[in-house]
This record gives sequence, structure tokens and C-alpha cells, in this order.
Amino acid sequence: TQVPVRRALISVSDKTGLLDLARALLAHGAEILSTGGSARALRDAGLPVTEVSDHTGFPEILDGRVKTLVPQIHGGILGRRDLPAHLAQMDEHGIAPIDLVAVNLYPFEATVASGAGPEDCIENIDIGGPALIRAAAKNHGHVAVLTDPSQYGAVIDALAAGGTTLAARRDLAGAAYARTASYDSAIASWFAGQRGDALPERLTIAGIRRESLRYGENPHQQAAFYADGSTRPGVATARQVQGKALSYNNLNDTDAAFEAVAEFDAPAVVIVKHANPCGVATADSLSAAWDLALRCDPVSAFGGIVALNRTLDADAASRIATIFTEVIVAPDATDEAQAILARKKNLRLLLTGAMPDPAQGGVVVRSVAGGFLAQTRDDGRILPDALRVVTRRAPTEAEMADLVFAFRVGKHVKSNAIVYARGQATVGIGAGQMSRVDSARIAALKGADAARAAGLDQPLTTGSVVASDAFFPFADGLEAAIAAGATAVIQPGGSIRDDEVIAAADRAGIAMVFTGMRHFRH
Ligand code: 93A
Repeated sequence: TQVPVRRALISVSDKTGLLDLARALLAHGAEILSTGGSARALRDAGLPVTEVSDHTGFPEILDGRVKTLVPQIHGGILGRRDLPAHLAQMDEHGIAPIDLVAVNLYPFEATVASGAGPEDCIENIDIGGPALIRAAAKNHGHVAVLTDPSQYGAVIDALAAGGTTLAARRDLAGAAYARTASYDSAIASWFAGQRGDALPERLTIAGIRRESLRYGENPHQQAAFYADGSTRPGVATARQVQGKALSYNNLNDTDAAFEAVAEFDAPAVVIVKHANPCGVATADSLSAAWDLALRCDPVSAFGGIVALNRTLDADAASRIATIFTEVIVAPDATDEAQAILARKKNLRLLLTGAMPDPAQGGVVVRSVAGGFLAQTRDDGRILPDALRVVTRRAPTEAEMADLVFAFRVGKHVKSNAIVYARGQATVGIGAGQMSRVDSARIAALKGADAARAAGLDQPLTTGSVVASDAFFPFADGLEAAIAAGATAVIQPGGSIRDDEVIAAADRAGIAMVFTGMRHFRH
């Protein structure tokens, strides 16, 4: 099943590794056919190459739209070497067999990501390339197909060993169809986007495996991390500077932490455990924000994920390094900060280069039995001007600032979410409970625990504000918050018992605002 390569077709947009591959092919006696730009790159390096147009006797036409879409090329790829009839027909029509095809496609995804206009995007839809790739992959019994420079090394080694094996060609064929599928899916998404249709009739989820993970949420589950080609700064674009490999749970938690910290303009810190924030704060500096975020729940913060929305500095790095932390993610880190963290061998440091835009749209998916659910990203952001005061007392300026802060945090806490905040720092978070009143009670309990840990005799929730991710269906959740010492409340409103809830707030003399926007997160 080993196939030596006598003739190879190279047509690549990304010229990375091209010369190494070509030299190896030539060294093993192969003839190289190539299209315009690729042929030029080979000739410029002094390597012998035959232009496809010379090989076929047919010129590249229509601005290169038709270069390789001819029978001499596709017959040479698709003809079966094990069928005498195929060989006879190839002979009759002067078609020479092609044993290896190396193609990478016009950069459609990168062109779209660069913000190019429709004409540019359409011109970057490769037609001939996918045809070559799909033909070669179909005939993998006889032909090897390379679609990415990362595959060249193994094939160069195989040439030295006498040719590509069937097993290797089969793997390459599978990768080839995955590549053309994700390419077409990017094109389909672009067309849907042009129509302003985020959720088109047919939705393909495509990704390239970035890495295999040791296991999934639990050790008996397999897992892998796929990149979908999006350029949103985050876990998929991040550079890991140090530390051991990230786990499935690390990646999920890091994503949650980084998306949450992106909500804030001032220097901010988010500490996440099990996909929920256990401490969030903004302050004048990252180190001050860290101290406040940690105070909220120092017990849960142990072994957590820390996200920052600024370049990590030495001061913040040395403070964070005092407790056991799994992952730190930030847009960047100073050399000094990196040197401090380098002493913690297991700590992973991820640098994303930039912050994501919390208002950016996009589609998020989750699988359910028999399919998947898709929705647009929760890009809702409340602004102080849009809030409606529903109580006799209006919030003070300081309360208002904390209310907006707490509601933004609540957007990133699993429902039912209750968030107490004071001075731009969370002081009690209740997450993921089946009843809202339980979340309110748990959040208050956390505030009391944190105060005890800090040696304070008053719960941290005293004089705080409270946010609820969805309306209070009854007054009980609100009453639990009042009992914990909250002086102002923010919630979407919209319950049929809003009147009862407002009356309870007025009775206690607290201020309440309605956002008209809900932030369920499950
Ligand atoms: O315009 S095409 O769709 N028509 C073709 O016949 C064709 N054949 C190869 N694009 C075509 N290609 C693509 O050209 C390859 O997929 C590759 O991306 C690119 C290489 O062109 P060059 O060698 O001129 O740089």
C-alpha cells in the first residue's frame, strides 16, 4: 500500500513550508506541477517546476478562477491505478497520474475577519482548491492529500521511507473533508451574516481540534478543544506562557472568568470556581481589586481561576501568587509579573493580547438530545440612564454605581443569581439555586462567613446593594436581602407580584430599580 510519489500537484495560498515539501519531493524523483503563484515561489527558489497550464496546454483564465478545473488534472487525481479500464482511458486522453496533492485554500475566513467588503470576500471563495482536495481525498487509495503545512513533516518522513502508507492517506483524507466542510460552513455563515440572519435554516458547527484534553469534566469522559476560527480574544486565541496543560474544566472556567472581567472598564479582577464568580471587584489598581475580590469568598477562591482586564503588573502578580491559583488570564503581563509567577511551576498564565467586546454579537450553542440549541450571545448591558426607580426612595449615586456593578456581575452567575455588592466589590454571591430565596440566603451567608474570616463583626452585606438576575416572584427573596442589610435593589421587574415586592421595599425604606432586562444563565 506504500505509494511512491512520481508526480505532485502543489497549489497553496499559504506558502509556509512549501520549499521544504518541494525539495523532499524532488529529492525522491517527483515531478512538481504547480499553479501561478506557487510555481513562481518554487522557481524563485531555483527549484524545477512545471506550470499546470504548460502541463495541460490550457491557460489559467478568468483572473485565475479557472486554473486547475480541467480533465488532465482531475483525471490524473481521480483515476484508479488498480483498474485497467481507468488506466487505458487515462492513456487514451493523455492524462498523467498525480500521486500527491498539496493545497491550501484562499484565505476566506481571514478575509472576512479583516473586515473586507463583499466583493473581496467572494473573490476569496476558493472553487478549484476544494475540488482538488475532495478529489484527492476520494482517491486516497492511491493519492495523498495535504491541506495544511502542519502535515508536511510526516509526509516528508514517509517519502524517505519509500512512500505514503494507506493508513496515513486515509487519515489525511478525513482531515481534508473536515477542512472543506469547515471552509464551506464559514462561507455559509458569511452569507447568513450578509442577510442579517444570525440563526439560518441550516447551521453547521465546524472546528479544528486545537488539542486533545486529558479527559472531560470527569476522568472517564474523553475531551478535546476545538477552535472555530473566530478571532474573539479569549481561551482559543490565548498564548499559554507557563504551567502544565489546561484541563477541560480549566478552559471552561477560564472562559467564564475572562468574559465576566471584560464587562468592566476600571481595573477589575474576577475569581471563578466551577464556572461561577466567587469574587469580583473593580478599583484604582489591579492589586486593590484583587484584595477586594478575594475578601468576598477566600475559601472558594482557593484553587480558582483569576481573570484581569489589564496588563498584569508585579504588584498584583505577587499578591495573587500568595494563594493557590489554577489559572491566571489577562490581556498581557509585564516581564516583572511573569518573573514572579514563573516561580509557581504549576500555575498556568494565559495572555490573550486583547479584551473581548462584551457588546459584540455572536451565536452560542449547547447540545441537547437529538440536536443543539443556538442563541445569540447575551450581549445585553444595562446603562444607568435606562433604569427605572420604582420605590419612594431613589438610590444614592454610590448605590446606583454599585447596583450597575452588581447586575453586570449577576449576568455571569448561574441562575438563580443573587449578588450583593458594596464599593464596586461583591460581598456575597448566591449561584445556581433552584429557588431565588435560597440564592439570597446563601449569598448573605457567604457575606457573613467572609466577614468572620476577615475578623469583622458585621456581615459584609451590611449597607450593601443587591442584584437579582431575574424578577423576584415573591417578596421573600427581597426580605432575605433586607435582613442581610441591603439598602438598594436592582432587578428586571415584570412579575405579576411586582406591587407586593415594591411595597416590601418601601416598607423597609430601601431603593429599588427595574432594568427591564433579564440575565438568565444556565
Ligand atoms: O480560483 S480558483 O477557485 N480556481 C482554480 O481552478 C484553482 N485551482 C487552485 N482557485 C484555485 N486554486 C487555488 O489557488 C488553490 O486552492 C490555492 O489556494 C491557490 C494557489 O494559487 P497560486 O499558486 O497562484 O498562489
